[in-house]
Amino acid sequence: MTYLTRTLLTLAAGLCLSLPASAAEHVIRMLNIGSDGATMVFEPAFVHAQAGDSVRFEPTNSGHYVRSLTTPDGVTPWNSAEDQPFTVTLQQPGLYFYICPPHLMMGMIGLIQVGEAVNKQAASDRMLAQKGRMYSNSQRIDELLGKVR
Ligand SMILES: [Cu+2]
Repeated sequence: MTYLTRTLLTLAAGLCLSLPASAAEHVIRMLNIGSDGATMVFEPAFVHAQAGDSVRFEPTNSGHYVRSLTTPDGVTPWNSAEDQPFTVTLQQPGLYFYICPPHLMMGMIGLIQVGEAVNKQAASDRMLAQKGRMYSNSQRIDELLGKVR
């Protein structure tokens, strides 16, 4: 191997190492009954993602959609169409709290943490404020907040 070849190979290896890990796609299913028997759930309800990852909401059962209620500053809120798959790419670190509007009262909610939870105070205030609109499963708010790291 010539010196030039070795140098080029070393440079190429260095470039590969400096590239960020490839972005992941997280799949969240919208279900009438979750795998643990709970009704009206996003599964998984908590996702810890990295900036650049995407999340795909799958309308596994019908009658569901997803709307963001709290996102980090600068993020455009989302609101999907009922029964349609919906993919969003998450660039900003922080907490993203979302609901299925017709089933908020039954606790159909979810939380995504991207990197560090930089907006934790604002997000938890907004989440706790939803408890009054939930007739059942409002403990899911606390369960989700308990998973934030
Ligand atoms: Cu729903």
